[in-house]
Amino acid sequence: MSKKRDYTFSYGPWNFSEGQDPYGPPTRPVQTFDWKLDQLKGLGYDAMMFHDDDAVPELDGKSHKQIRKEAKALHRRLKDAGIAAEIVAPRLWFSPNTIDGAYTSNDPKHRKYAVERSLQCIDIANELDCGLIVLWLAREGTYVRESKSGRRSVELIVEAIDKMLGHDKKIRIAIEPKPNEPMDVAYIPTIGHALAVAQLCSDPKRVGALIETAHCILAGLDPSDEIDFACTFGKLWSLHLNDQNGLKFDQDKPFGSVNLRSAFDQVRTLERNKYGSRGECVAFDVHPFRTTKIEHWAKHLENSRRTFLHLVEKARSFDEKAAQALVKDRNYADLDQMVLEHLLGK
Ligand code: XLS
Ligand code: MG
Repeated sequence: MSKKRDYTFSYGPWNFSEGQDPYGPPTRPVQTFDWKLDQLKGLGYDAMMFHDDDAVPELDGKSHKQIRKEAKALHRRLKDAGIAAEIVAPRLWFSPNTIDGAYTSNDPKHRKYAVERSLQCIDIANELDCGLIVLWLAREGTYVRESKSGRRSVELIVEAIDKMLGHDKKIRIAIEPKPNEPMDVAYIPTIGHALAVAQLCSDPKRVGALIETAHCILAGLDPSDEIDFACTFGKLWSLHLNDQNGLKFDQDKPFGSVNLRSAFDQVRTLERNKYGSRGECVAFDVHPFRTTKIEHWAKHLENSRRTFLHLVEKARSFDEKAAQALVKDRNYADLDQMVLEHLLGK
């Protein structure tokens, strides 16, 4: 069994959010990037995730030369701090050019913008010595289903990924599926859809996936099953652990905050698949509660990691032999109770 320290942890600057929601303004001031970077090691994390415009702010107005220069400077800072860039994700959901989707927009000029921005994101990743691009297909969906064709949208997403695979022969791409928000209904909603898309691409072995707990729950699926499914294909390349209380807006709650048993199952599945042994990171895509005070700003990241490590111990101390004996006897009632009592420390 791998040791506790086999896991490397990451977060993104966006995980220190200011508390705004659709019904109220921020409750905390914007923190500087420097401050967010300075917290990382002290919280027991090893890497940072980036959107392209986290790495190079306001990039839309900058020349390619300027963008690479700023990305190079960031790489020097990260290296000096001993912090790796885990992933880089093109933020294809803010710009007016992505108002009706990015790769699947009905406007060919906007589709071109999205692809060009994605290729540029690869160049930024290369400057950060990062080989993994994450595609959260935030606006690849519809508010009115008849406004787009599902088949055409899949073809456009494959075309865009193929352009990225052709742009750089080493880069790998992890699709982060989500079934809805901000769209009414999104394309590529689950890990099954993501891996099916990977098979259509020009180089399927370079297209994998990132799973987020909350996104699985929003799709009505069990996160640990989704993890097992992706690992069956050897394609779970990044992970956003968090939690979600029912089918509503994406809450990005601290890991284990709603369903400790599901969190245990996710960790037990990661252990069984030796996730992390090939350098994969555990990221907590979590946000502080709106009520969180400035002095407690990092608690959600600290607590998610603590819960994760406690559950690693729980997974490793779970009596798998006794569990298998109950399975053999089809005594699932006692297996159920055994898991509960293990989690209760009985
Ligand atoms: C959605 C995504 C998002 C990041 C990565 O959950 O993970 O949080 O911005 O694109
Ligand atoms: Mg996420």
